Amino acid sequence: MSLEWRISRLIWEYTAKDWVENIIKNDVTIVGAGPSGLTASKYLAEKGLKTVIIEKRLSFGGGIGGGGMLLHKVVLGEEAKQILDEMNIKAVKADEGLYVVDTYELMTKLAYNAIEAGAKIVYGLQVDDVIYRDDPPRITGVVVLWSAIPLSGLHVDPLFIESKAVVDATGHEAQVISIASKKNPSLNISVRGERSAYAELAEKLVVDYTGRIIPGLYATGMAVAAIYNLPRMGPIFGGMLLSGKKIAEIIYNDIKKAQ
Ligand code: 48F
Repeated sequence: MSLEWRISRLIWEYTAKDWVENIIKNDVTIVGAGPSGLTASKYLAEKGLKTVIIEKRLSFGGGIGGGGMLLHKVVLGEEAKQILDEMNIKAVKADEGLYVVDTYELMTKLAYNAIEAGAKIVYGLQVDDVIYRDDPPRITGVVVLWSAIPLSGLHVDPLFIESKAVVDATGHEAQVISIASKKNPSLNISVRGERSAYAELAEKLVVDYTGRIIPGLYATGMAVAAIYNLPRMGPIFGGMLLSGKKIAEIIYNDIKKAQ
């Protein structure tokens, strides 16, 4: 057998096995590999839940890589220090209650911790829709397509991933919840869009409002700000990590209760 044939066979075989065994039916699908999604996935996966992150780009980190106006440092508040320590992320205490972290350290270690805990990240895949059921109204999964396909203009039908919980961690546009609310008015959810900057208030509110939207559908990170018209905070990331950890706890409890 040629090496070329063996390479292709191994990639098809092992990808198909992974999709069938771990991806197309899971406990939690997190949409978006930004700071909130990566944090949530680490805390869910380490509790033994089958956790899959779907990321439309070919890289992880979301808005972390851009730092503050492309400068490679971000700031985190004191409240997030425990999470940084749990993930062995180096931070310099630089001012009263404020830590500075390198962007590349933050994004790689968030992803490393998620993967080490057992989460899977699928790149180049985007969520285009949700799966819903009536009576009671609930979300039972997502509809996915390789992100290159819409760019190509080809008409290609998507595939499905079934989950006990779907998390919108898509950032400022709250893409999953926007689609769900537009396509299904009966779900009675809306995305109001975020407010202008008020960093201190935004850091607190984004965590306070993090939670379940309707059964099976949750929001974390800037998606929460978009849904509830909360202020933006700019390149301070403690709220994103705390929001991710909080949604993981809420989902874990919901899934346990339903068993
Ligand atoms: O935007 P993003 O980093 O979301 P976040 O976790 O963090 C926000 C901060 O980065 C920053 C901020 C707070 O300090 O203001 O902006 O809320 O990451 C969102 C990820 O979701 C992916 C997108 O490529 C990005 O990596 N994404 C967005 N829509 C989809 C998606 C989709 N439909 N399918 C798959 N991935």
